[in-house]
Amino acid sequence: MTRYLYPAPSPTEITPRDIYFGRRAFLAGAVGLAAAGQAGTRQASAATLDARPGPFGTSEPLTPREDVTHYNNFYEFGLDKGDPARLSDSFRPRPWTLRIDGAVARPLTIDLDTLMKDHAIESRVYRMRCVEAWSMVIPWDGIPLADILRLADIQSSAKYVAFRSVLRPEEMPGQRGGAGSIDWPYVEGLRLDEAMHPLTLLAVGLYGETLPNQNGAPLRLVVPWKYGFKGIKSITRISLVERMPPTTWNRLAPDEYGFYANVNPGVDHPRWSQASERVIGSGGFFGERRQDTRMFNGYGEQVAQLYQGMDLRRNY
Ligand SMILES: Nc1nc2c(c(=O)[nH]1)N[C@H]1C(S)=C(S)[C@@H](COP(=O)(O)O)O[C@H]1N2
Ligand SMILES: [Mo]
Repeated sequence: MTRYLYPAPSPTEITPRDIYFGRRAFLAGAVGLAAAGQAGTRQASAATLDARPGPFGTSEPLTPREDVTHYNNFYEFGLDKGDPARLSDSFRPRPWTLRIDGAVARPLTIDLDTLMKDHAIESRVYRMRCVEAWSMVIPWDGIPLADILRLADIQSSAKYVAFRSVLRPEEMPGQRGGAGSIDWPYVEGLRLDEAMHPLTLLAVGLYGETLPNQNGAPLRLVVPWKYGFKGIKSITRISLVERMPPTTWNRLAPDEYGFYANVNPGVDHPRWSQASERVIGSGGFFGERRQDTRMFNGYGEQVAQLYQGMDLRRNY
């Protein structure tokens, strides 16, 4: 189990990512840093999405597409940040069905392409803060989760929403691990009011194209005020439930990862500070910028009222 704990960020800022991208950063520097983000590797199957701008944008500079798609956490494909891009080619994100069940009047099994035809796709630029103390700014394309949950007619007994990732060991090398492996599939959860919040997005794309496999194709959750691990990838099932559902990281290390996982610079991880974050993709020759982490990742105006009266130190 220990090998699955997130690594503590290095105090020297020499990270695996810097090493992985070291040569590339040098080349980009030689031809001008502005070009660094433009040279993304495209999946052969990436399709352009017809997305219109949605609310809640940010004017912060976007993380280059190359970084968004090559610095990933997706343990189904391996533990290194480069593994998901390298080892996910044989994953088949289509056809895909999403099951919505549990405390609903109308359980549904929806074909993803049908869902995408029936709903407008919005593009939303969100900050993303990983619990490992790095951050990105990502232009997602997706559908508000609330719109999709409403299709199933939620019953009043529903208090939480449980999410489940796909289980396909034949296509996901990380799921073939032996003893000490994560108990697959990856599972996550939200309180119902968090799931219905207008910021909460089911993403089907980024940078205007369908999601690359490594980013959670064909659909993944994005909850921008929470640590990145809440953003469960390659979702096959969403269940409305009465009790707080189990979550993968909480099961592995309950003292380090809580159910809520709201970004909070005032509550440190037991093994490192959460006060600041490394801005992925902001580096030239001199390393990446660090910036202060903001309460609720900067979305406090929209979400702080969800947690009124709660002790966020205890409910981490
Ligand atoms: N199924 C699944 N979902 C997952 C993960 C994972 O390992 N498996 N990693 C999480 C973590 S820790 C983060 S930070 C984000 C990373 O998303 P990205 O690679 O698209 O930036 O995905 C989250 N969703
Ligand atoms: Mo993460």
